[in-house]
Amino acid sequence: MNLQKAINAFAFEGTPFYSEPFGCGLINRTYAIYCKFENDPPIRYMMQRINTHVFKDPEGLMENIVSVTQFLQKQIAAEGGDPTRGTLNMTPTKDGKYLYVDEEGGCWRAYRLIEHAVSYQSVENPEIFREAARAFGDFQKKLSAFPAERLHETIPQFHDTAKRFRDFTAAVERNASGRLALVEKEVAFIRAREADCSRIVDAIAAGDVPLRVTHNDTKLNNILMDPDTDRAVCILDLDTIMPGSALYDFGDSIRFGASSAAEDEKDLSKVYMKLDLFEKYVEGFMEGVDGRLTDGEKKLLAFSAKLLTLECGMRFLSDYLDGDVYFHTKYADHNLDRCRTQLKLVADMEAKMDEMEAIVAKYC
Ligand code: GN1
Ligand code: MG
Repeated sequence: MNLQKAINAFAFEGTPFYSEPFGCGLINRTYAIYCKFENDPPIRYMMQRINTHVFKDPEGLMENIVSVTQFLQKQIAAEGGDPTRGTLNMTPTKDGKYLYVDEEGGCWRAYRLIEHAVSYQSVENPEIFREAARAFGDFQKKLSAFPAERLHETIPQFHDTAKRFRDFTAAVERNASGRLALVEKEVAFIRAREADCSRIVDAIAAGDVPLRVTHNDTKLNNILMDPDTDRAVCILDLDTIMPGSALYDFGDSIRFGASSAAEDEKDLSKVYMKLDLFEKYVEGFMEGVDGRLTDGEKKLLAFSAKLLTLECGMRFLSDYLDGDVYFHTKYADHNLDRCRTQLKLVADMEAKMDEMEAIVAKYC
């Protein structure tokens, strides 16, 4: 079996003796690998099969991750932190590479699992959300000295929402799954917001918003926290680190973490944006980026939450129309349920935009 062959390819410490599926990402497949020793307790690694339908240049992607994590390790050590916990430590293969390609072209990577740390699917305690915000802001601050020209663009125009809108329009026209008649309301909702889609990319093109090295997938479950101290330990899922905007990282965090419900909640009456969590995130993010946001960015901060949520809703609906070829789904209408929560959040943010702007003004 390919998993077993992949396990054999990596230079783990100890002897691998057990593996199990792990995590809940929508893109890659993740496994925990247990390794034993004669006298010491076992240790665990994470092994992931990279989704090469989504990431077309796995070599470039791994080069990004290795160079970014090595850069972060040095910074964390210089600040007196623990570089084996503060960022990922990739495990090489037995022939000294960081990517193993199996006989079917499957691409695998591994890293040491960070123990005694948890990730959350929803905000149980507002202070944890504030801490996540600080950590994502700090991550961006740490990478501000990273040579951006060394990064491969793992998914070109990842958060170019104007392009996402064009892709969405094409998916509507293709109607590959034949589901279009079921989603006319959702399609109309998105079409009515076409003008919003170019606001951030236009601001970048005009020089009002700077390009930075950003994470681009700042879901709450992409951060590990210490369950005893509630402090952030490590930021995960570095596949989409690319030149981007601070607004993408801010907006995507609000989309996921400030929601009252899960991304795939079916009962839309349970779905809204929590203003108290929005405020916690603004507060923590401003602390983390440490004065680095420009006026142009501050001006679009509240709007970015709405736009990144609309973008994600648009992507879920496009995939639904395409027949579920991008995101992993667990049942037939999973992408549609996800799309609906996002659009409900967009509507709720529009209703609350004045209050969101006032909160941003308070902390900026
Ligand atoms: C995907 O891999 P995961 O689950 O962290 C997606 C994000 C979406 C997110 C929605 C590479 O993230 O862009 O916001 O699902 N990642 C990619 O939950 O497309
Ligand atoms: Mg993830």
